[in-house]
Amino acid sequence: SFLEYAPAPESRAILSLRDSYGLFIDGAFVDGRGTAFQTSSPATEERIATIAAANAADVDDAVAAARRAYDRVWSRMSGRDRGKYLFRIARLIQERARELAVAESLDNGKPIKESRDVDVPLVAAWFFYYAGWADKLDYAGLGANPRALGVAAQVIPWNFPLLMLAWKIAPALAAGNTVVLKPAETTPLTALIFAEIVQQADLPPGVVNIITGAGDTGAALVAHEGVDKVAFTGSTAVGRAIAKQVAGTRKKVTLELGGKAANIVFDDAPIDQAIEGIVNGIFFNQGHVCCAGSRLLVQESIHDEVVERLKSRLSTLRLGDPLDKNTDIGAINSAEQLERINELAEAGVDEGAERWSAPCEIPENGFWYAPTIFTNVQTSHRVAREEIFGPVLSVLTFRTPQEAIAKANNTPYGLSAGIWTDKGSRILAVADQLRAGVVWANTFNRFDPASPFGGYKESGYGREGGRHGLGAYLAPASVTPGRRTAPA
Ligand code: TXE
Repeated sequence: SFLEYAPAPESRAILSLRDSYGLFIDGAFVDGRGTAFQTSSPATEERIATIAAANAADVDDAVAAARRAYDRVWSRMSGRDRGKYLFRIARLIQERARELAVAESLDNGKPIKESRDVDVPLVAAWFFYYAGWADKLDYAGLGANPRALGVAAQVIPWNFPLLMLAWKIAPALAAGNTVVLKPAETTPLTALIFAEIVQQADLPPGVVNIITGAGDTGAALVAHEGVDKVAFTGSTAVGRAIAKQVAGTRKKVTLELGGKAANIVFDDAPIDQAIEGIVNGIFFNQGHVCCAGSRLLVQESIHDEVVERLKSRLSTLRLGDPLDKNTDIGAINSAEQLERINELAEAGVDEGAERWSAPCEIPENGFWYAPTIFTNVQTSHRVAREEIFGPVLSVLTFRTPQEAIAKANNTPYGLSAGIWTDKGSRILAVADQLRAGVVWANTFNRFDPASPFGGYKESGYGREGGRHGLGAYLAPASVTPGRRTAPA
């Protein structure tokens, strides 16, 4: 019967991976002079490939290549031609979508249905969207004669490796900048396949450079004096260090950091939809999401019902092989991240919150964490205050909308928030008072390249996406010609 239908899992056999990858500098793969490392599958701990690490001299080469490409080619090219390259990249991503999805799930541990249906389609959408902007920069209301900033240094995390690459590279190139991008050390694979796509698209050498390595490579890149713009997504601690480092230099900077989003559920919410939204809000991508709805604020009168329904819904989620098309919850990306989650969850128990975990069978190898809910959570508990970045939901209650707003804003972060209610007027009133850069109403984790994304407070500054995301890679230059005095 169709209930027994189980599609064959995806397999890494469809990938034509190299055994080792170099750095992608000036249009070619070259050896790295740092200490090479392995990337492996967090679901099985099996090695995938050997990855080069860039040392300071390699960072020099990459920045120099980006500078040459900027001066000689990219800054002189018409927006229309830049757009053609971006459209070509977008189409190649679509052509290689299945391969990219499998590689992403293999290297990151996320379920294939997420990389296939969410990540990779959004990656293509981001390139299509910004391709369309490339020829519309003049007279588009962005200020007189917007100019590119120059060479952008971009450092990205491991939770959405390819999507974060797209968020960084697409607007930078559309605006006329060249880039040196460093993916996270646990998830370099899709950025390197992207480098092959850049070659396939015949992008002029040096416009996109991908250098791999750990935090020291990122630090050397950010500190490089040839860099005009720094764009970072990652932890608040590193974001803070970067902000200090670039202060006093000419570099422009945008930071997209952590979050502790409130998902606020009122007693008049469309409850079936809300349950799905809460589950998607925190358990999508194992909760490795900066805008995850990690704090559920539920109106007291429906608390018990919501918690019961969440438990029964979570009991149906399937945890396991990321390449299996039926998997809902994949692997935790690394042993370090699993340790962070464990540490915070233990603190939750020690501080008196009540832990419930879905009854899943945990595979023997790899890094896993069962979907978990904490109830009886106080606002002072660490699980209510700190970013866990894992499949762990903390449930708090409120009585009045004002209390919900106060609790939602009671965090050093300010990236996102969710509101569930039947009342349109309440959505507007509450959204207006939330200190969050992104507010979803009766939905959660919805992304669109046209929509600006970014946070208040310690979630960072600057916006990615939409016209604002483009503006982060441009500086307007106001040119005012004087009237020529006619000869007497
Ligand atoms: O982040 P790091 P980690 C949060 C989440 C997670 C915690 C730690 O709470 O548990 O951060 O994750 C590079 N200069 N987020 O340790 O270290 C690094 O190589 C320049 C939220 O993985 O910030 C990687 O490429 N670069 C977040 C990238 O920074 C440096 C996503 C991110 O790593 C550097 C990830 C340095 N000094 C984690 N040190 C989100 N906002 O989505 C490291 N890097």
